[in-house]
Amino acid sequence: MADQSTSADGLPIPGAPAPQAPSLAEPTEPREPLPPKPDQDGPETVSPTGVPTGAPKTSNAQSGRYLTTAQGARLQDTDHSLKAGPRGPVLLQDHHLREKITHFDHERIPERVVHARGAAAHGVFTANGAAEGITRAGFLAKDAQTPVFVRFSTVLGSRGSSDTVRDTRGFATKFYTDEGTFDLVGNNIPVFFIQDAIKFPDVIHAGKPHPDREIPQAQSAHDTFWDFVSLHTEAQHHTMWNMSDRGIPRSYRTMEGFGVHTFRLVNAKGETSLVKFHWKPRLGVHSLVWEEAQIINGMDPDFHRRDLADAIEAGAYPQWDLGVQVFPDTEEEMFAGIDLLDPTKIVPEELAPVQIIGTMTLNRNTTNYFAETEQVAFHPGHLVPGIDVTNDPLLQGRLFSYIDTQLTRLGGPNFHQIPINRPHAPVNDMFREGFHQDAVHSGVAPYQPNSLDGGCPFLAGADMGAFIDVPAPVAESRKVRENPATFDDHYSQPRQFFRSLTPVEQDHLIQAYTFELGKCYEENIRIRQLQQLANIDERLCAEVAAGLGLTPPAPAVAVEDADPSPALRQVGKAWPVDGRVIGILADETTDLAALDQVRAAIDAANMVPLIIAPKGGKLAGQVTAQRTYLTARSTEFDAVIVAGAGRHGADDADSLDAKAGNPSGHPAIDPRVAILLTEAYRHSKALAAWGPGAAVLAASGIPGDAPGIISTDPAQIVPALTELLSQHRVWERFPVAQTA
Ligand code: HDD
Repeated sequence: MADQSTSADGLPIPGAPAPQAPSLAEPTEPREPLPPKPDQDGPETVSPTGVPTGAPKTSNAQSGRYLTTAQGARLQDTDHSLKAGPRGPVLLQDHHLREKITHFDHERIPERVVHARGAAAHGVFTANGAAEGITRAGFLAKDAQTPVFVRFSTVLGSRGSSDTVRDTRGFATKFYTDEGTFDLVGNNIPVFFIQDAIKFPDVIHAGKPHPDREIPQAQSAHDTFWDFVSLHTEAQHHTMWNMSDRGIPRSYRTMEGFGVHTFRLVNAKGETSLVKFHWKPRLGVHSLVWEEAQIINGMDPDFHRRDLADAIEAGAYPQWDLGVQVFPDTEEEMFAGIDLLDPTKIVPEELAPVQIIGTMTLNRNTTNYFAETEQVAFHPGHLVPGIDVTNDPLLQGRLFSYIDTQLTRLGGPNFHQIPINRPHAPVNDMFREGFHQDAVHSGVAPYQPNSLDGGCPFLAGADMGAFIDVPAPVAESRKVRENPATFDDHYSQPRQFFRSLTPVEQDHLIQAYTFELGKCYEENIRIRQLQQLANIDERLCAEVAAGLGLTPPAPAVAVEDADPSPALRQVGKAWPVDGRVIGILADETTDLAALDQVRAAIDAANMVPLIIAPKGGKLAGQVTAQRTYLTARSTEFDAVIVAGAGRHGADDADSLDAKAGNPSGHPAIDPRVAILLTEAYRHSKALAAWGPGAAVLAASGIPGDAPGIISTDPAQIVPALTELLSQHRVWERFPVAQTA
């Protein structure tokens, strides 16, 4: 316990009392300062001569006992401006007023031009050593443990937009390795819209809101986006993934991640191989359905952010395995006829299996959103010895863009000194001065070589862990602005993607295209995109055209057929159910002993039970209502159990029956219960009932013999639900034939 007679900043506290027990009233005495959290204290910056600077690493912001000015003077009042008398004018001399308001006026920094909305967490990466033969990166050696920080994001929306929009998701990981920081700045989609970075401003301008009215926010369902896509055949593959269920993930925890580009690994002997990075979520790949995603945008725009933070807080740490597809590093940089430098192409896992090289566990939430999630700066050029880039023209442009954007966003060239961006390897640079310089570099000779600082810092050789650029051959050629011919096929992989999906996934994709194109005003754009779809798959085109009321065009090009890749499907596998949320509708009629049993079984299965009651407070004075008919919506739950009578309350049951006229012969139920259940049913979620619950399902129009409806005694409910939830949804309930 720290000395209570001094504050965190070492000043005496006259008569400081012992800390008080928490109370609802506003505290009147200062409490013991909280110890700094690890993320409030970044690693030390080392001066050019290797000497720790000794400067305090971070301020005590909001951890000491007394409020101070930015200069550390204690304040007696922060609620009243200094005035010439209680009714008089405010005085210019009030430094605290001006400092407080000025700082507030400048609190916002520019949001990211893309990926503005994000959520992040800390964790650890543990390597299994499988990559030791192909890379000398120390953090991939067997059992090496490396701290990581991961930021997930949407691409198009502003910082305050909704989480569950249809969009690509960013999946950026910072590995704080002993040999320097490695950033794997990927997405949840393994291909990109464009093949050359020079087109990035074009695709983003097209996807962002229209520049005249600045609408729509965080949507691709508008004319400029589809104008661009329909004019760019290379964008068809990425767009196909966006229109699939991958565009609306259930959770960040259930997303795959991809490094997209091909990277070059180099081992201790200097041998190289080409790889593609994959993140495989331990919980499986799961998505929302479109109506559900739209409802969530209104009910809980922070759905993904909340889900990630809640899971980590509850100790249900999300995990991903990191894997690589490995290809021989040949002069052609091709594999199975696929150009490895083309970022619009995948290599199907059936042709090159993903080999697992380690596991990442996210186990700590952020302490301060701005300091960490907002200020973190990723860069695909942050590499470590053993990992190098290839000539993929998209990646090459990215190597310029990320440092450039941070100059504006984070206000200067020293953003690497912000705590979240500080490497955990010792930094010994000569990057002096500049805005917000935090390091106190010493020495007199910030140049290389020098004699005045004893030659320090010295350069390292490969044997001392230096990053050595792989001397990859560069073909003799002409300066040109063109792509290789092997980048030309833009249709065979989108076709392969569509044909690899199960019928229900194909149907969702068809609906998504029909929705998005249906939102375009310009018919020419719809027609042009239909032509693209016809080139990809005639049935896809015909079904979208039917939905739009247009005539499907004939294919304009001959496209090669590739074998379907079952690895691209989300449906058809069984996954752990950890963290699934089960809503339980309960009321005064519920058998509370059975309810206890069911809740305990859900807990034991690592899922989350939430009681939904007619109103707040406690049921029968015992069971806390965690949601009410007013605050609950089906979208929060993966499955719903009905354990009550579904009425607003015992008192008004008769009046509800009377109002409804009871035409169906079923008891009248609260309309919000009916909405909750019919939505869950429509979104193909598992439903269960016992006691009065079966009649509530029937009164909501839900057939008791439909797939995924469990009506049994309470002890059997959770095992049956677990079985259904391992498939994510009751797929048979979607109105689509189950075989192609
Ligand atoms: Fe990018 C941010 C992923 C192409 C330029 N990008 C950004 C983020 C992710 C990606 C996940 C958010 C990082 C964070 O959470 O802070 N970007 C990708 C992927 C791409 C890609 C997987 C293709 C394979 N990006 C790309 C190109 C360019 C950029 C071609 C420019 C030529 N990206 C940026 C940027 C951003 C960015 C403007 C905005 C904020 C930032 O960098 O730090 O520089």
